Amino acid sequence: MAISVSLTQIKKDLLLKTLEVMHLTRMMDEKMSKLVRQNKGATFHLAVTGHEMIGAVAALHLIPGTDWAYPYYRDRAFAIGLGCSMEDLFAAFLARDIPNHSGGRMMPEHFSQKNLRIPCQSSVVGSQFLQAVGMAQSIVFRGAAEVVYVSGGEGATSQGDFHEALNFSCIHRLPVIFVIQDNGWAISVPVEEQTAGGSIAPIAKGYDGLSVFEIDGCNFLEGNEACQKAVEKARRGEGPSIIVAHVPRIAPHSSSDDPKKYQEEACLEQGKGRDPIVLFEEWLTREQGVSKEEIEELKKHYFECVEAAARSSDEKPFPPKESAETKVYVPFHPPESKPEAAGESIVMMDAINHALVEEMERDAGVIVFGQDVAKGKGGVFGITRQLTEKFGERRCFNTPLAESTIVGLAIGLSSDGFHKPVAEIQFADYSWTGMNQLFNELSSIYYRSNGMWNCPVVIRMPYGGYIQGGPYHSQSTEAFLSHCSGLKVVIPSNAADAKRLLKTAIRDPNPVIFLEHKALYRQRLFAARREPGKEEFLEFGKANIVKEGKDVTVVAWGMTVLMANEAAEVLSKEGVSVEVIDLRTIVPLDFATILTSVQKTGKLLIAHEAARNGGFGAEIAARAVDEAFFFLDAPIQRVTGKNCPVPYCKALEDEVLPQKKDIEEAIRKLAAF
Ligand SMILES: Cc1ncc(C[n+]2csc(CCOP(=O)(O)OP(=O)(O)O)c2C)c(N)n1
Ligand SMILES: [Mg+2]
Repeated sequence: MAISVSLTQIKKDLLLKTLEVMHLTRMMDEKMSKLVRQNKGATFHLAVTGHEMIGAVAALHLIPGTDWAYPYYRDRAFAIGLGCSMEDLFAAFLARDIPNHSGGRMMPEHFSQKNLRIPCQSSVVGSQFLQAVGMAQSIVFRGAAEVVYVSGGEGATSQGDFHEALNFSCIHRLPVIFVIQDNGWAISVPVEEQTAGGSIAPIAKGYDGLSVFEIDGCNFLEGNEACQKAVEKARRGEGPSIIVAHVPRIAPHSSSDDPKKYQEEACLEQGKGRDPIVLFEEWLTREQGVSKEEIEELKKHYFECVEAAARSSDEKPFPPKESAETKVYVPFHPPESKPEAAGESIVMMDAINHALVEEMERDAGVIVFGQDVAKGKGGVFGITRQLTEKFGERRCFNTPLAESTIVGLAIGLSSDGFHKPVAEIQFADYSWTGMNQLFNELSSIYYRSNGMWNCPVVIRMPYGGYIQGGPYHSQSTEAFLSHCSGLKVVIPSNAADAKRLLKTAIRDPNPVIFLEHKALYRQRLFAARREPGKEEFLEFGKANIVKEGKDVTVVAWGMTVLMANEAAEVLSKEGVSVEVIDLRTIVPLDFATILTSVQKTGKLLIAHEAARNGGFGAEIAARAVDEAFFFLDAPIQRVTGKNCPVPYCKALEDEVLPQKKDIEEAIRKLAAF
């Protein structure tokens, strides 16, 4: 879109405000580069130098506290322009204990401030885009006139998430303003090696409905006009825009970088020739009637403000070391469970569907989305059938075939507290393409923001084998998930538990991964149960003793609960009394129930379907050695999947996945020990 550089009526206070933000940002950089050498808590500095104009101008077009912002690490000018205090920014730089910007948990320039609607930012280049889009979707659902700003460097546009974000925001005409600050370098990689054609702007033009502005990010008029048009378009509900602002990077990538290793001297000189502050001041004096003396006076004042902010931030304490492991999970207790007369017998897939229906009826914020989940199909396993018909297209909708989109959207949608996303990943085997959003983002937002932001998200994933699904429809991923603090991991083994656990998950303010075993969806003999009532919940971290016994303890979850239960029946005929424990949730883990059982039986078998190496059984075994060593009368045994992908052919699959007879044999061995 062409920018007309004719001078419109620009108010002098806007010009001076822009000048102020640019200078404060530059002076902060100068101060920070000194502080980083003074051993005051800061070890790392990312200079904004060269980027000040576009960030400042963009911020001044937003309504602080109403609009939402996802600024990247080189966008301190935006943060200051929106209203972040310099004292806080210096304190964050020095890793001090303040409420905003993570309170020393994140490296500098990772913005997070609730009253300014800046959700917690991570270090992962590019993952902010989909979260911003999720927030924009929430705004549309709420019918609000808010807009979302998200920025990144040109390097970040090489990430798939960036393109997924453009795609989704265009499909749904969402109120997002993408600002790409293209400084020509991603650390040492020049844009010619980064982006086909050397600029993302012509590529972005391929997205239907996206307004594309390619501007000189050092030119006030171009930046001002592009921001104004993009914000107005978004506010009118007409959809997204992208502003590609070409800026110089006048400093090294960071204080750890030495551009002499990869840049010619001429390149740095060329950058300095495009310094946005110098150019802006020249323009202000030449064409806007601002005198040089006036600017000099203002600069003295700015300098004093920066020095004062740096001084007072240095008086703030460091976070106490006792706080290091706090705020990993939001404290939560489920509502009181009120058991009712048991209903009809139902299978697990119906129980999950009923839990969704009941929670969607109760809370208009509960929304369901994923691949194929909406009208007609209702998911490849039919779990979400009829939800669109019952609750409308806003409450149950399809996403593109992109798992990162699903998780990123869930983060954005849940961040304003209005929505409770219950997203479906079609198969756990395909969660990996969304894993960055899950592991690096969703799981740690509460911790990283020092308890300021949380994402109440449930992600349902069908998982597991025994259905001839081959290597990509059979995976059991619970051990990976359990390794990621901040997530809760739930694995029901029967219909009644599934319903009550899912209802608890939906009430939980933390991210919950809900693993549903495909082979149990329709299983009748063991997994079908009488339906619990609407007000029945199961607390996480409370294992179920499926069968009491005194000779051997078997710990299981998901499909192996059924197998262990059958094995216990067989063994009871041989005179061996087996206690079967269904963990129900592996995070949190009810180790107390395992311990009590092992104290009684002295013999522990752990049965799981996932591969043996690094499986969750290893964790339980290690803890049992630690905490129950003197009660153990035999070596701990594990029956697990082989260290091998799960093959398709039934004869091969049977070899790789643990079978009931394997559990029987292991129990016999233990009993005889
Ligand atoms: C996904 C990911 N990969 C690698 C990094 C390490 N890294 C941090 S900044 C950066 C370069 C980013 O360049 P660009 O997006 O152009 O922004 P700029 O720093 O130039 O403003 C890299 C590779 C990261 N943070 N995230
Ligand atoms: Mg760059």
